[in-house]
Amino acid sequence: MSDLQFPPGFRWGAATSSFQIEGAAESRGDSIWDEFCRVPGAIADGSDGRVAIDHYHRYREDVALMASLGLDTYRFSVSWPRVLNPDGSVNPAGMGFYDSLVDALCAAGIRPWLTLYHWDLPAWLPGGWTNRATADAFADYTLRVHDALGDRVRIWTTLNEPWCASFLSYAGGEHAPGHTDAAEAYAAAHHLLLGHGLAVRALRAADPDATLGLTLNFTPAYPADPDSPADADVVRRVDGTSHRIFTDPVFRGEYPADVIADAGAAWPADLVRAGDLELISAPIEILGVNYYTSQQFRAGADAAEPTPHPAAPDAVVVERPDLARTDMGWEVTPDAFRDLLIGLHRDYTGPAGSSLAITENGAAIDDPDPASGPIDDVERIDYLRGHLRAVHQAMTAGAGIDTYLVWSLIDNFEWAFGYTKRFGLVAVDKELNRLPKASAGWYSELIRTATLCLPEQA
Ligand code: IFM
Repeated sequence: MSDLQFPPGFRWGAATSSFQIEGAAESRGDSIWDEFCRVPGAIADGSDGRVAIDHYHRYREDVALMASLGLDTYRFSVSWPRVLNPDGSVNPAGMGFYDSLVDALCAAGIRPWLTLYHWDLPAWLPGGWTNRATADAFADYTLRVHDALGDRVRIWTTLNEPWCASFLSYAGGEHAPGHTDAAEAYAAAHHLLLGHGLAVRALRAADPDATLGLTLNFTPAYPADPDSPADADVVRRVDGTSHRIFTDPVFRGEYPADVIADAGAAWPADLVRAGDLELISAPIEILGVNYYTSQQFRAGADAAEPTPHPAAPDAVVVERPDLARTDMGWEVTPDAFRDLLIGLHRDYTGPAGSSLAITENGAAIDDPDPASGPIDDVERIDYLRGHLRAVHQAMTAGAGIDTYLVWSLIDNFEWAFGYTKRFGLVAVDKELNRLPKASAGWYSELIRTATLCLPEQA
């Protein structure tokens, strides 16, 4: 075995999100995901988030579990329709839940890392993210949450994965609200970024010392044929609406010209107004990186089905049969993670003086039923080991990375896949008992030693 040592002060933790774990739907308003779950066929197993894994009632047990694993940081999200009522007033019981959760985390010595938006938009906001007014509503909501929790929560992420909340949701139709309209997706992407900018402005004014960030999901795109100009152009367009449409406004204060040109008539007139880009590009301390896989594309015929890549309907995914896959079908590509992190530091966060944090990384594995005994999830451990090695390599190459948060603490509702995909270090049985897998023990030891042991051949 050889060892990789992470530096003192490197922070370790796990992430979850409200809709995926909380349940207790009867004590909150509907989100767009409650509505989407009611659409026949939208969720693979016909399930929903009404009970989920009942974290709302079992949070004390879950915090004790985190403490037993030695987590330094817990990244959770707040459910907007739990803490605010449709008239904009605070729901005291809903906000009280997070107040108690944060107290429990602090008492256990775990740093609370709060994400304001992880997709459970209140169902009552007209037009959702296609409506510019939702960005203003998000800033109001942000301040209400900060008023209640800002004395103890010192690190805030505005949005989780705005690509999913815009392109996958409004163009690809795979996530709530399940629309398939490219113009809606571009509008949603801009209004999400505007909401981020307004929230940052509000938080800065209220709390100048808070640490603020945004989390993006990255799926690096590669050409199937490196010598093919057509493949290269497909990759440029996929990359444009997956990544650069978010990173460039945030870190450079502008939308990439090629992204706007490729959008053509789908880019809504009057979408970007005076002052928007100044708000969106206000400095942040952290870019959160969610990474699971990379993809290879070739240019083909235009897809007949709705696509989350509206500027690249001709993008055809080319599978790489030599690569291992997770239970999502996602190829295991840690080297692409290393290269991504080095590139983000070089092109965006380094020049801006921001840090990178890994806010999600993990693997869905087809674990056995917990009823059949302890789960020895060696594939998940292998995945995590390979990706942590990539993080270490990127740090050695100079990328400023200070945190790694595994997705996820515990098996949960995997959106359109329902409960059929399991990302957790901890399993949940039919009675909702929490059952740590082998990966939980492995991760706990890693946190304790800050040392990643690699088999000689790795
Ligand atoms: O479960 C999701 C999470 O909500 C957002 N990032 C990706 C995860 C796995 O698909």
